[in-house]
Amino acid sequence: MRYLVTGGAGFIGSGIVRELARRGETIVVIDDLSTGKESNLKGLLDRVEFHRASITDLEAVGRAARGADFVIHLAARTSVPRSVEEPLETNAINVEGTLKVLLAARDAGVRRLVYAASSSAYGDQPTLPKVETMAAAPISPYGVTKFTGELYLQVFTRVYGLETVALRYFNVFGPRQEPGSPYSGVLARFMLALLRGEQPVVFGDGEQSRDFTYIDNVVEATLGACTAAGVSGRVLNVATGSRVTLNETLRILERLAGRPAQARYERPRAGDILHSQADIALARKLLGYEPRVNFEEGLRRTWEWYLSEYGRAAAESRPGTAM
Ligand code: UD2
Repeated sequence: MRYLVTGGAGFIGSGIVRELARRGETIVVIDDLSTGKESNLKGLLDRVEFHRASITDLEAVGRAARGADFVIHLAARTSVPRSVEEPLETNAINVEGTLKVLLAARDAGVRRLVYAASSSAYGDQPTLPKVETMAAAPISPYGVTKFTGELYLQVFTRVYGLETVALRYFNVFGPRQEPGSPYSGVLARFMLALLRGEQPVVFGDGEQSRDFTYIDNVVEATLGACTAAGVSGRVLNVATGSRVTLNETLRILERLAGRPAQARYERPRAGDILHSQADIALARKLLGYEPRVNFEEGLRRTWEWYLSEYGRAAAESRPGTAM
């Protein structure tokens, strides 16, 4: 089968490409390398037809989609604070870009499009866990754009008969997540700080919680959603079904690093929600999804990876460290 992965050089996209390659599938990637990196596809580039272009370029998306059986649409601006600072750009990529990917998928006659939706669609409603039947109520520009993408999918299913599935990923983490940007996911940022001997920064009191989901679970759910029967038009949570606070993650990271984190606490971030935890019964039922790698195991694997990728360089750049 031929798969087009938008954002295939990103953190989640490269995980999907790696698994597709392992399964012997034909892989096309479209990525403008704005946040993705070719190095994420190290050892895989000869297995991939690579289109360096933005999803906002309709012709380029059309060329990449030609002949595809499945489209996995991950390309996006994926940061709440960046969306607060740059709502127009976030909208152009996440909403207009998604619309163009949908048009290209429709015109290419693909079997199904699977979309990376987000837990941010739920907003800050106090009810936990978040279940798909709850009304969406995003509280950041990012959440609005990701939820708008879901609405477009449903309209394309209804109006044009395009099969679609929206997967609401909950705080994905794992190897290859970019740690070095102020917009990076919190666990990647915490790990890099610990490796560099710097203080991790916590926005708020650290008692906010997330359903942190290890990348392998997300890859499994996403590929399952391409081929499962009876899921077209659905919105499904992809998560672990549990949650941990940032303070708890710091305690586990202290054990892994073998030293105190000495976190610095700052003002809460605009657009942030407090707690997030998914009900994953629907994905279990419809996809046979099971989060095989739990949070602690995922964190251990991720720490090992950052240690091997960034550990030495970080130690060398640390003031007063003799190597
Ligand atoms: C949102 C979505 C997630 C995904 C992601 C894409 C929710 C619940 N989650 O993640 O599903 O779509 O966006 O980027 O909406 N923080 C710190 N220190 C740091 C960095 C972050 O304390 O150095 C805090 C941050 O204020 C927040 C928490 O950590 O309370 C998680 O932040 P994040 O940026 O990792 O992810 P989040 O929840 O915005």
